[in-house]
Formats: sequence, C-alpha cells, structure tokens
Amino acid sequence: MYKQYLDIHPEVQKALDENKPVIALESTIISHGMPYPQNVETARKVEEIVRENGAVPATIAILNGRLKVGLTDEDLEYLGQGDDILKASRRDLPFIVAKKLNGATTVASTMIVAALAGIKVFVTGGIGGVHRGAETTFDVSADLQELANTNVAVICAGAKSILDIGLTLEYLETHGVPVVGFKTEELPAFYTRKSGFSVDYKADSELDVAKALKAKWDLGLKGGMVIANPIPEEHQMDYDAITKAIEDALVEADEKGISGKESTPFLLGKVKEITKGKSLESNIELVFNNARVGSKIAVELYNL
Ligand code: PSU
Ligand code: MN
Repeated sequence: MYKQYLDIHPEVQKALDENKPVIALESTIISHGMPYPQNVETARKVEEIVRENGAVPATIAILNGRLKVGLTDEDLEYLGQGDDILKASRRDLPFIVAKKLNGATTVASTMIVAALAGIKVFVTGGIGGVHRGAETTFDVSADLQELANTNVAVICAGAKSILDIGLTLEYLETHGVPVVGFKTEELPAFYTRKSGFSVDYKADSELDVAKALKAKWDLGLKGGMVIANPIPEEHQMDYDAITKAIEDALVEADEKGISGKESTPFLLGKVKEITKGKSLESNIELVFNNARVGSKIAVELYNL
C-alpha cells in the first residue's frame, strides 16, 4: 500500500536491491536548520562524504506530496531556498502528502520514510528531545517516540543544551532506546564534547555499533538507537560561551512566546546570531564527522 507514495531514486533502489549500505539524511536541517547557501552546500558535501566512505546517500524530503528517498541536485537547491517548505514531523505527513505540499523531514519523519524504503542507518546533526521547561509546556519532540518505535539507527552529535539533556535521557531509557557514545563515555552536547551526562554504553569502533544494532534487531527489540559522536576537538565551541548563548536565546524565545515546531529553528538561528556565525561552522563540521562515522557503521552492518 505505502509504495504508491514513495519515489526511490534509481541509485538508491539499486543499492537496496544489491544489499549495499545506504545512508538516510534528513531535510529539516537543510530547510529550517541552516541558512542559505550553507545549507545546500552542506547537504551536497554530506552526500559526497557518504560516497567516499562506501555508502549511498539518500536524502529524504516530501516534494509535491511524494515521499522522496534520494534527491536530485535541483531538489536540494529547492529545499534550501523554497519558501513553501513545511517542517514535517510524524503528525504532518498525512496532510502534506494528501494535499501534495512540500515538506522537509525531521528526524522522526526521516526515520519513518527510511524504514519504509528499507534503510537502516540515518546520519544527522542533532535529534529533538525534551525541551527545557517541558514540565509546563509538554514540549517533547516526536523524534523520541520515533526512536522508541522505528528500526533505524541515528548517528548524531548528542543532544543540544537548548534541550533538557537529563530529561531527554530519562525519556529514552523509559522507551528502551540505547544511547551509545562513539569512543566516549560522556554524552556530547552537539557544539561541545562535554555535557556532564554519561552515555549508557561506549562503543570503541564502528563494528561495535554494528554488532549491537544487529543484536537488537535480531532479538526483535523494535526501535532505533542513538549513536552520539562527539564534534572533533578542533571544531568544538567554548563551553561557557555556547552555554551563555543558549541561555540568552532561551530567554528571548520565552519573551517572544515562541513555541511548538518554531522553537528549535528559532533557537538555532538565535544561537548563530549571538555567536556571530561560529555555531553554524561547528554545526556543519559535526555533520561531516557524523557522515564519516555513520557510513562506516552502515558498511560494517551490511557485512555482518
Ligand atoms: N537539531 C539541530 N538541527 C535541526 C534539528 C534539530 O541541531 O535542524 C531539527 C531536526 O530535524 C529534528 C527537529 O528532528 O529539529 C526537531 O524538531 P522538534 O523539536 O520540533 O521535534
Ligand atoms: Mn516540539
């Protein structure tokens, strides 16, 4: 039934048919997570890095209501510049598809479409989580429920401290989602390698992660895994500076009454403004790093 809604790029379909590693990539990071033209440049470069590391990239988005798995260069350009691209999470999919609209997929909806296409590994920058103040706002990203239910591994750079990292970890624990540190005992906090929180397990290699994924899914334990890969030392931000920038951004979001799906894009934009663009540079570098590690994990997984 679902196949009628999917458009899988021929290169991606070929890799899937030949049982070769494919990496899913999201598009909210392009349309709502970074400014133009760095967003499109980053998306292109990430696809290149995935190829260099032995996998086939499949950037996912919704165009004219079609669930696209693998995009053309013009598609990427459109997602980077278009002004009619909705931020599409799980709850948005039905109407965007039925009304033939355009949508950039979040971690949650990228996982959904990846799973429909048979893709097991997904690389991004950061996942959504439990927002600070969620005890009153109830703002908990749908990404967490998706990680609980959908069999796709997500390689990211940890959780940003625009979120309540402690509560995000508690939520993931409740839902049985392993949080794995890639060569680290400490959960990275996106812009920095430090967060003050521990991961559940440290993986020493890509193969370690691949073996754990295989075991999880062989055992019928549904859901994904968070593989947290720290930003490279030379690209991380000063801990105190980024903490202050995030706190100022949160205060402004509160004063302006920003909530719901606008919250994450607003905070990312503000942090970039406050850090005079430095946070964007770090963001781009950590995505490149995740693409390298994620592709190698996929290669190991497909060899098991
Ligand atoms: N974190 C980032 N950049 C992003 C996002 C998160 O550093 O672009 C996006 C991802 O697509 C993620 C979404 O799935 O924000 C979470 O939004 P929400 O909290 O509204 O679920
Ligand atoms: Mn939210």
